[in-house]
Amino acid sequence: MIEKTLSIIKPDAVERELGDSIKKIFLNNGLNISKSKKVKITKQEASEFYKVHETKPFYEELCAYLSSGPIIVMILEGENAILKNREIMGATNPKDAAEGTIRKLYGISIDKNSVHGSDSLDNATKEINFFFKN
Ligand code: IDP
Ligand code: MG
Repeated sequence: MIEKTLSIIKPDAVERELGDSIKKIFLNNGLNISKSKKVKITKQEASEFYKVHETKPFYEELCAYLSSGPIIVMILEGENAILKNREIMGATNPKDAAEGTIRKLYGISIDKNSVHGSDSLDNATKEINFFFKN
């Protein structure tokens, strides 16, 4: 099934100018980038975006981090895009990520792990609407 998913290049990767290298990995794996924009969000917007994690001990830190610098938000489109993007990203902790994944290549730590990707069809729809309302 052709799906759309939301991808974010997080502040640690934007800061290191890894945007184009990461985009190339998506394209090389058969995902199209149908929309892309660089934005900086407020801590309040980050808190809303990551609301599913509000009970986690790292929530505050996570929201402060996502709003700490520019991010690149993208809509990725393609066959099984949601799962495919998760595979391309690799495990949450770069230490556990498989060879060749974005987080293995570029992730610094469990929090500075370079990319975000929607984890389900429902969340993909919500997250796309969060950043690309029209
Ligand atoms: P995911 O990004 O692989 O979907 P989630 O469990 O949804 O991982 O967590 C969202 C984000 O929260 C992670 O990408 C990471 O930046 C951060 N995070 C997850 N677990 C921890 C932790 O134990 N300490 C600090 N940050 C964490
Ligand atoms: Mg997640």
